[in-house]
Parts: sequence; C-alpha cells; structure tokens
Amino acid sequence: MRYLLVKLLALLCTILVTAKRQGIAQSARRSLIPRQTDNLQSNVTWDQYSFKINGKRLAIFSGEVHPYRMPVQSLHLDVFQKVKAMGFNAVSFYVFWGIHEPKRGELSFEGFRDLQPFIDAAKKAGIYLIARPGPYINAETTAGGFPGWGTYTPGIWRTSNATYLEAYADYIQAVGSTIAANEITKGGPIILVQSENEYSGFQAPYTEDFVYESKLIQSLRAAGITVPLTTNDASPGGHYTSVNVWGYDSYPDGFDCSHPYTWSPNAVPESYWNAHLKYTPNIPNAVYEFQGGAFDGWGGSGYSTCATLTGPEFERVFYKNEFAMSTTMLNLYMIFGGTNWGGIAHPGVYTSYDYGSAISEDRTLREKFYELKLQANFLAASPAYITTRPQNAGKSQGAFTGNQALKTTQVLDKVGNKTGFYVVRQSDASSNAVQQYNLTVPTSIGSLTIPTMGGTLSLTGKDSKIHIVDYSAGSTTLTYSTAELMTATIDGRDIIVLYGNSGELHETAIKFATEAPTVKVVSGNTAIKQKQLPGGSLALQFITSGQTVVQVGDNTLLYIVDRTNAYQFWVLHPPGEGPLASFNTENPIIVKGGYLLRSVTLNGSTLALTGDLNNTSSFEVVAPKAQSKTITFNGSPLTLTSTSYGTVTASIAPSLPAVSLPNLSSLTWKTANSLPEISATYSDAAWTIANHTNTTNPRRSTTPVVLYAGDYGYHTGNILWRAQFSSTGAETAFTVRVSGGSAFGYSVWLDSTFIGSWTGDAVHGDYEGTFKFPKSPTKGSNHVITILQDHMGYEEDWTAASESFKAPRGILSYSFVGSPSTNVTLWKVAGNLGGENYADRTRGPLNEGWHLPGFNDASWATSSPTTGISAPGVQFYRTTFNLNVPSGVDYPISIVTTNSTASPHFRSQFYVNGYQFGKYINHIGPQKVFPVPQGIFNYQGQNTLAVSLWAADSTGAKLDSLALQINAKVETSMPAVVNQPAPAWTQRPGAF
Ligand code: IPT
Repeated sequence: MRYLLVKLLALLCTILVTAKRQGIAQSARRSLIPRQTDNLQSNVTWDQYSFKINGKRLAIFSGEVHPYRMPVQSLHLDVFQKVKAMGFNAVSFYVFWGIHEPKRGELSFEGFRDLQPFIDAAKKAGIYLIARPGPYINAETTAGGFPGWGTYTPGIWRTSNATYLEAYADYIQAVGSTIAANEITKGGPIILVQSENEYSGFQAPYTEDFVYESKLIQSLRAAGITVPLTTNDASPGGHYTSVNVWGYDSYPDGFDCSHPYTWSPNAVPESYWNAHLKYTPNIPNAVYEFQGGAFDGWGGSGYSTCATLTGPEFERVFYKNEFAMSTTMLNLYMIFGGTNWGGIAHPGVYTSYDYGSAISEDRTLREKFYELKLQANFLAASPAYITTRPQNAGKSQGAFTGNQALKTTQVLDKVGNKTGFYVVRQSDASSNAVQQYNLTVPTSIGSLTIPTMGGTLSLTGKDSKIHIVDYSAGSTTLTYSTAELMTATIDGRDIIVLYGNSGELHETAIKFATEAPTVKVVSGNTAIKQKQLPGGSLALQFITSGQTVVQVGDNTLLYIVDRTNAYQFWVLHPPGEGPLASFNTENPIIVKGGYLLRSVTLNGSTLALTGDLNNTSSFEVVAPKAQSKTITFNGSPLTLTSTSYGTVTASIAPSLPAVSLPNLSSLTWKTANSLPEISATYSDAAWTIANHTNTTNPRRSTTPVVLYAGDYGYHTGNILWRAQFSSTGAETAFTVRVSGGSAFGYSVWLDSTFIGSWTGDAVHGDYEGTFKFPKSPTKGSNHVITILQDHMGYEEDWTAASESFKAPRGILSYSFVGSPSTNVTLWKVAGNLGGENYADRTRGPLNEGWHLPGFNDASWATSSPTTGISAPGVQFYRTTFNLNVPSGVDYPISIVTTNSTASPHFRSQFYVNGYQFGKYINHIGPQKVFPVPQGIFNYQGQNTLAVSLWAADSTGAKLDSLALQINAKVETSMPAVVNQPAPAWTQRPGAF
C-alpha cells in the first residue's frame, strides 16, 4: 500500500507543481535567451530545432544507465553496444555523490566507482554521453544521492546555504574535472552536463533559489566543464532556466505496475509543445527524462508488470507523441536499470532496479528493445524531422481524418519546406477499439485522400503511427506512405523497409519524373495494387504480412513486412576515422536476422559482422557488392546464397553449449550464529558509544542521548543498539519506536532472551512496539536491551529545502513500561565495520563486507539455509562451488528462492563473492529472482555464496528453496568479462 501511496504522491506532486508553476509563470515569466554555451566551445551548439555536434544537426535519442548500478566495469560495453544497436546515439548517466565521498573530504573514484571505464566504453561503442553529476540525483537512491554525512551537516540542503555549497564543493570539483577531461571538446564522448535534478518543488517558505542555481553553474564551470549545461524540470514549469539548454521530465503512464493495462484516457500529453514555446522557443524541445519503464517498491507487483505497463504499445503511443511535438532530445529513463546491490536503494525500491526497461537487469533484450529500434532507425534516417514544428498541437482531434476518435498532429519541416509527418493516435488513450480512417493531406501533387485505391486505414487501440508526406529516402521520394519505414542507401540503391501490423492495409506512393517505374515482386507473395496518380506518382497498396520484396525501377528496393519481420532489421555503420570513429553514420549496411547485431567492419572485400544469437537464424545482408564477397559472423565465414535482387542470405546456428549449474541443496553449507551480541559473555567494548546530547538533525531528538545511527557515522545495512540499565524491579515491558524506512523490521532482546519483533510491512517506515519482559527483573540487577534493526536507505529529498533525506534511522523514542524512572545508563551502537571509515574499499561504503570469500569456516557447524533455524535470531551460512561457463556465450545467472509459508517472517541477504546482490523479505516481497552479473559470479572458477537469515519470530526461518538458474542462453560476441576484484577475508583491525 505504502509504495502505491508514494507513487501516487510523486505523481500528484508533479501535477501540483505543474499547476502551481503555470500560475506563477503567468505573472513572472522569464524568457530564455539561448546562450551558445557561454562562448566556451563550439563542438556542441544548438538552435530552436536541435543540437548540432561538430556542426551537424542530430536528433538525440538517448537512454539512461547508472554506472553505480552495474559494478562490473567490463560489462558497460555490452550495454552500450546494445543501446547503439537499437539506433540510439546517446546515454545519460547519474553520478552518485554518496559513494564517491562516503566520508567528508575523502573522495574515491577507485574500482567500480571509477567513471573512466564507463566513459571509455561509451566512446568505444559510439555513444555520446550526458553526464548528470547532481549533486542531487533522486534516482530511487539512498538519500537521493547525497552522502550519509549530509544527514548531520547543518544548514538547509538544495539551497544557497553556505554549509551546503561547501559540502558539495570537493565532489563537484572532482567529478567535474573527470567530466571535463572527457568532453567532446577533448575528443571524449560527453556532450552535455546536467546541473541538479528536478529542482522544481520547494518546501515553503523556501522558493526557487536562484543564487544556488548560479553558484552550481559556477562550480561546474570552475571544474573545467565547457559543454552546454542542462537541467530537467520535473514538468515543463520554467524552473532553473538559466542553464544553457533547459528541458523537462515526463512519466505520463505513472508507476502503478499492478495495473499494467490501465492507461488514463488523457495520459498522452500534448500540452508540452505550448509549454516549450512559452518558456524556451529558441532552444530545442528537450526531454531529459521520459518514461522508459517504472520503478517498483517493496510489496509491489514485480518488474515484468512494469515492462508490460511500458511495453511496445506504450512506446508507440507515447514516444511518437513526443515526436509529434518535435522533440529532438529524448532520453528514456531507464534503458538499462541494473541492480540496487549493497545499500544503494532508498526505501521505496528493492534489490532489482530492472525498471521494466528495454534492456532487462540481466542484460537480455525485451520486445520493447526491438520496437525502439524501429523508431530510432526511422529518426536516424529522417533529417527532415529534426527541423520540424507541429502545426496543430492541442487541436489535433479529428484533424486530417474527420474521425473524432483519432488525434492527428501535422509536423512540418520548416527548413527543407518539403516533408510532412502526420502522427495519428487514439483520442482516448485508454481505448482498445480499432478505428478506421482516411487521411486527407496536402502533398506536392495536391491534396490527397489516402488510401487512393479504396479500402480504409486502421488504427488499433493503444497504437500510433507516423505517416509521411514528400519524404526523401536517398534519391527516392515517397509522395506519401502510411506504412512506417526505415531506410538506407547502399551501392546507390535506396533500400526502404516498409512495415505495419500484420494484416493492415497500407499505401505508399513513389514519385517519378517522366515515366512510372516498373514494379516487380522479387520475393514473397503479398499482392501489390498499383495506381498512377496525377502529377507523377505511383501508388502501391498492400497488406503488411510476412515479407515481400519489391523492386521499383532500378534504384529502389522495398521490403514490405509486418512488425515481427521489421523487428529483425538492423542498420549498422562501419567505423569512420579519427577519435570519434565509432560515431560514424555513413556507409550503412542492413542486416536482417539475429537476436542482436553489434558491429560491422569492412576489410577489403570482407565484411565482418559481430552479434549474438539465441536460436538458428536466417540472415539477409544488404551491403556494397565489392565489400561483401566474403561475410563473416563472429569470425566464421558464412555460406552465402545470392538472391535475385542483389542481396545475400545465410543461415547461422548458434553454439549454445550445455552448462550444468551446481545444485545448491546438495552442497555442503557451513553455518554460524550471527548474533553473539546476545550472549551473556559478549563484550561490546569496541562499539561506538552513543552519547551525543544534541544533533543538527531537523528532527529534534527526544531521547536523553541522540540515537540516530547516522549521527555516529552508520548509514547502511543492519544497525545494532545496546542499552544498559539497572532495574527498579518494576519494569514489565520495553516500548520503543524505531525508524528504518519502508519495509524495515527490528527485533528486541532483554539480555539473552528474545522479547519480540516488528516484522515489518510495506507501509511503515518507523514503528512503535511494546515488548513484554518475561518477568520483571530483580531490583538493582543490571541488564542489556539489544535491538537489531534494518536500514532500508535514507529517504530522497525531492522537495528542495524539505530536508527529507535527513529523516533519521535509529531509535526515536523509548520507555520502560511500569517504571518510567528507569534510566539507560549507556547506549552503544554498531553498524558496518568502520562506519564512514568503511573497511571494504573494494566493494565500497554501502556493501557490508564481513561475508567475504576465503574465510576459514572449518570449525563451523554444517547446516544449510534451506534447513534454517527454528528460533528468532540471525544465522549465517556459507558455501563454495565452481562455475564452468565457457567463453563466447552470455548465460546470465540468477539466485532464485521461493516463498516460505511455514516460517514467514524473515529477512535474508545473498552475498556472492562478498558482494550483496540480494535482500529478500519473505513476507513482503515481491522479488524472488536475483540476477547476479558475470564478473561478480566467477564464471570460470570458485565462488563463495553466503546467506544470512534473520528470523523475526519463534517460527524461525528457512529458505523454502534456493537455486541457481540460467535466465537465457545466448551465443555472444560481447567483450570478455573481467571479474571485479573480490578480495578475500583477512583479520581486520577493529573487527569484533
Ligand atoms: C524522476 C527523477 O528525476 C529520477 O531521478 C527518478 O527518480 C524518476 O523520477 C523515477 O524513477 S522524479 C518524477 C517522477 C517526479
């Protein structure tokens, strides 16, 4: 419930903020004068239509990826190559301050935190980067990206308060200089840098702080950044417009993954265009975050439902609507979500950050990926689109079709003054009805009502199409086409892939000068009707189904295909020259077939393709004749068959060797009690004494000493508290309110006796419980109360100046029932070893590192987590096994468990080679499958798997099952994976 509320609240915020801003905007409108990046550089420029890179206009189609959510540096290239194969040209990424400066003044960019491998991989793949270093990022990340020490730093954050400006100074200098060194101005891939994140909502009495905005710009510039600075307003509300190229965010389908087929009738936003004209008519219409999936919270419905909510239908309707508003900078959040391993998450999300994205958490491709490829390839081949303006935004209902159930936006190229795009969608976004229509549009041969040969066009519910008019495909001009397309010119011949849903009627007309070209079906059996239109155009009418190839005249080849076939086309470019060789967009090659095509290179008369296969695939290659005498796929020559129309085909069977995974239930597991703290002989001498009598936290402490774990440097993982008291003899129970964030839990012991737990639910972020003593202690006797609590991460700080990220984790209040006068004489606290001086430098500050490989557990007892424990407490399990997955395949592996009903109330964490890649809460869920990337798993050697069980009540805890699973089998050409370092256990100073 809570996660739903949170989502609703976030949405409501956006709506309210928009409404509020619109009011303000009326009175105090600031108009934006484009600042050509303050005259600092000339590589990235812009005008009212689009960005230009090195003088060349481009529509930026980008996807969001977070380097910190994928700790295996050698896997970034795989993700970038997949984004590139989709036809995208950019990736936007957040940098998470909290992991780079876990202790104030100590910056760390080592190991998985090094940004350079990520940046280098983007460059290698030919992907431009948009850097978003915060300092605030939101991103469902603990504290919205702020470091833990921010919770006890005085002063209001996200304002121009000096203590805050000082707090981020070192970080912005450090991250800024890395970004500056990798700008396109220096041959790197970074083209834009975002300042702040959704600086759009403010806690009264605070309002938008223009001083903070300009100070932050100054800091970024002072670090050496010269490319344009951007920002993402939460909605087109006109905040922070002093950056170079302002833009906004949009999540129009919301986050309720539990109703994946429910779209609001008015969900498709057409108003952005007018907002754009109002605030920023002189810069490109830029959307720095557009919904690419949705996050899911504790107790949620799981990411497959989020992928359905934002599936191919969503992509068609909502992204095409963005194109209808001439959006030339579109970044999809997320394109690859990754994992909230360690303590990355804020309390609103669980371990997986799959996000239902086009590229799933285990890096496999969803159908969404293939739909995006169609759209990106259309844009990449449509320069006319980049200089368009919508002509009837807000007045599209019934336009050009006369059908009120449809909205059609006319988008015209205002520079070339020739091409038109007509974006058709349902007026009621929630409708599933099929609409019939004719399209009446102006063309260079006069006004036409299409189809011209009888029949009607149709649009199914939750679909949208872009119909084109006077469109250049190389030297071929299409007078119009209702079928959508991708195109490339190869060996002087225009290859045009025309597609529609299977069984749909379409018409495409080709312009000719003097004589109508001959039309010859060279493959397939779709019937093609022909008609010459007055003014020199040959109209073809067909039903899209399967694949039919049609030769038109000498220089045009049409592939008329249904959507399933269209999904299989890839447009690749061999590398060009110079530092940005892989960004080349010349010399296209078209390949049909395969699960993924990554690259093409030309060596003399050999054409070398690389890609991935998941089953036997028929390939068809359209490439320059002279350079494709021999074609290799992943290094092996193909047996080629020539078609009658000048292309070649081949069949390729993947090599998918069998791999057997260890059966986890038949391995030897060693176990140890993980809560020695409750034994009578335990010494807490090494613990931190909690003795602060005041705090800078905005929540005033109401206990005699401050019991906020953060004030003592503990910001993540499990927190233990110990309270010593001398009994009055009257205590009957202990009441305590603990805060840990949604889905947290805690357990309480009196000396060695368990007295109860708050098991947790998806609703409560803090909870007051009363825990009965078995009997009142003897007067004057000394006792210890031990509390073990979960820390689900800090809240975000979406509303600036709200300080919500400072909401403490720890004990908010306590009392002894029956004896109000009982004093705790000493409070102690323990968390991750070293706190901010965290011990595990490799795995970083948010990964509690005591569950490491190499520990000698010979003296431990033998038992497994599926046997478990039958009493409340914490138990720890270890096992080792070998994996032997050969190179040349990509077999992503997950740890899988099943729900246990016998002992429901427990929490479990999974550590692979010391990296925490799973936090499982049996009674809250929903995640039961935990992907762990290759590189964390050692695919060719030994692995240590450690599992913790925390039983919250007397039913104990055991995993119902525990197994490894191969999620997908793919023959791959992905670069070799280098294991992330997984340093072994050693005796550590200060460990207890
Ligand atoms: C927007 C944030 O900018 C981004 O960091 C992330 O949190 C995203 O939403 C949701 O996943 S915030 C917007 C939904 C109000």
